[in-house]
Amino acid sequence: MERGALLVLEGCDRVGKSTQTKRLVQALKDRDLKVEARGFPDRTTTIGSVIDEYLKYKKDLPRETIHLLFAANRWEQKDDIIKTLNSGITLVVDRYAASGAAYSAASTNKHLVWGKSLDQGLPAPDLVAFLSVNNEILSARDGWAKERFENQDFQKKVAENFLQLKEDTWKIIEGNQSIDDVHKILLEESLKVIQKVKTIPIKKLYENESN
Ligand code: Z5A
Ligand code: MG
Repeated sequence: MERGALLVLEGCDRVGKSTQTKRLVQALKDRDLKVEARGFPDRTTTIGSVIDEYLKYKKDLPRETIHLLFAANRWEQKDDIIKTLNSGITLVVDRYAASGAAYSAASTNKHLVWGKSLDQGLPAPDLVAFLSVNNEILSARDGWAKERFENQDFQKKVAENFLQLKEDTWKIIEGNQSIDDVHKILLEESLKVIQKVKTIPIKKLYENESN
């Protein structure tokens, strides 16, 4: 049985991850590929509901605690992710472990190594499509400043952290293009990766790092 690919979209707030996740899932379906969407935080679980309250300023928690919950929210999906990939279904995931490290290291001023450690061993993405958009352009997009972390200085730190997390599986995409143009690049890259990893076992995240 050929496996599906773990395709992750990452980037700062408002870069267009959710928009592109939907477009990519639909385009892959249109090609008769088996595909499902996922996203983190997954606000539908018990842990996810606490994260949701935190992000909406309904609940205060120490920054280290919310980091643990974001990571736990990924671990609770681990078995399902592996099972789904092994059944031949590709997953398009809107934020994953890189968001965990980039945001928590920025909010706590701790090292990225600390931010990454709890995610070590999760299924590793086959592709991280990182959408990169200049902060001034982002702040003009809809829906800003409604949740925590949505301010420019913080986002600048997060963007720097993301770039330090870059690995060979990452593809940096200039997100300040039309939605269609971003989609075309993302689709082309995704189709290549889906083909390439079909017979390769799922890797573990950060498996060669000694945290
Ligand atoms: N977080 C964390 O700290 N630790 C973790 O481990 C994880 C997350 C997983 C909520 O995430 C917060 O959780 C987030 C990170 C933190 N911090 N904050 N704030 P979320 O993913 O639920 O956040 P969100 O509220 O969905 O926002 P977002 O994901 O950042 O937005 P987006 O998905 O990237 O953008 P979008 O909704 O697709 O598009 C935004 C707007 O821009 C919309 O009006 C679009 O029509 C428009 N748009 C999109 N693309 C374009 C282009 N190409 N041109 C022009 N306009 C565009
Ligand atoms: Mg989103």
